[in-house]
Parts: sequence; structure tokens; C-alpha cells
Amino acid sequence: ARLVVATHNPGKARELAEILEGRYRLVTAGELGLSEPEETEATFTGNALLKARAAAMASGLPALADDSGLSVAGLDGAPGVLSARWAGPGKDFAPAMARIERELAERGADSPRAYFTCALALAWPDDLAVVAEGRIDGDLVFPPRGDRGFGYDPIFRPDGHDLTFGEMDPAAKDAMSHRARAFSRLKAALA
Ligand code: ITT
Repeated sequence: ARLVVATHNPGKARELAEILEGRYRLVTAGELGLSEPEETEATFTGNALLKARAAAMASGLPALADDSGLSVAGLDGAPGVLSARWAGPGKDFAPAMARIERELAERGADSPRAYFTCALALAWPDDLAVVAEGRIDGDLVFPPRGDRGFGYDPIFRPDGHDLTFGEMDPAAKDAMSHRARAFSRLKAALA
């Protein structure tokens, strides 16, 4: 079956392909030349649904979208749904990670607690859709460690582990990530 992966983020597209394990013939939104809708919703699930629906309508195929981000307890949940916007258009997350470190220091926040959220939405061209969310908790570490993964991975150390997502083997991240947890819930909802 053909499935559109409605993301323009290569790190996400790679992890989603790993998590889907060859079950579908994947085509990315970029390959289809689909434009990115503006993420106008205030929640991960809202933005995931918006992106999945737009891709399904435009392609005539079922589409899977991912909206995700890092929420820092000491920053009242920021950057959260604004995680991509804090980083800007480039691939360099060093400034966004430094901003988190700086704002935590400015607030005198002493807890490094944070969590990643992933909302996955699957939409069909007839406007049916399902959405599921996954979360993983951990601590932030500064300076950033590791160059695997993507985005904020080098500053996130999941609970119960010594390595950051940036240092971990991709398969280890995929076994526990917010993305993998959202996917298992999505599967359960469809079973
Ligand atoms: P699409 O909307 O095209 O899918 P995007 O990068 O704009 O791509 P989001 O709006 O969902 O996606 O932003 C998610 C942000 O959170 C983005 O900056 C990611 O780098 C970051 N993020 C999400 N999942 C992550 C993960 O597993 N590891 C590290 N950073 C992650």
C-alpha cells in the first residue's frame, strides 16, 4: 500500500521509515512536491491532523504526519509546539539548544526535566483521520552530546539511560522514542 509521509524533516522521515519497517511503500511530501501547510494550531495533535489532512487531500493517498517537539519543565513547556520555530529553517540546532540553556540559567531553574512529544496523524482523502500521541521523559544535559539523531537529540537523556538520544544507536532510540510510542498507539487504535 502507498502511504505519503507528510513531513519535510529528513530526520523524522528516516525514523518513521524505520518504525514502519517496510510495511508500506512510502513517498514523502517533498517527493510529491506538496507544499507545507502553515502550522496554525496550538497543539501537537492539531498540527499533525492539519498536515496529514492537507497531504491526503493534495495527493489522493493516505498520509501520515508527525508533529513533535521538546517541552522543558523549567521553561513552562517551551519550546513545545514552537520547537521547529526556535531553531529556524536550517539544520543547525546549536543556537536553539544554547537558547534553552541560557533561558534556564536566566530563570535560575535548577531542574533539567523535559519531555519529547510526538503526535502522529493518519488521514485519508475522504477526511477520515486518526491521531495518537507518545511521550518520553528525561533530563537535559549541557553541553550537547553526540551527533546521531536530529534536532534536540544531543541535549536529551531519557530516564534510565546514560546516553543522550544524540549518542544512542538509532535502533535504541526507535525502541523507546515518543515517535515509536505514538506509533504503537496508532496501531492499537487501528487494530
Ligand atoms: P514537518 O512539519 O515538515 O514534519 P518540522 O521539523 O517543521 O517538520 P515540527 O513542526 O513537528 O516539524 O517540529 C518539530 C521540532 O521538534 C523540530 O525542530 C524537530 O527537530 C524537533 N524534534 C521532533 N522530534 C524530535 C526528536 O525525535 N529528536 C530531536 N528533535 C526532535
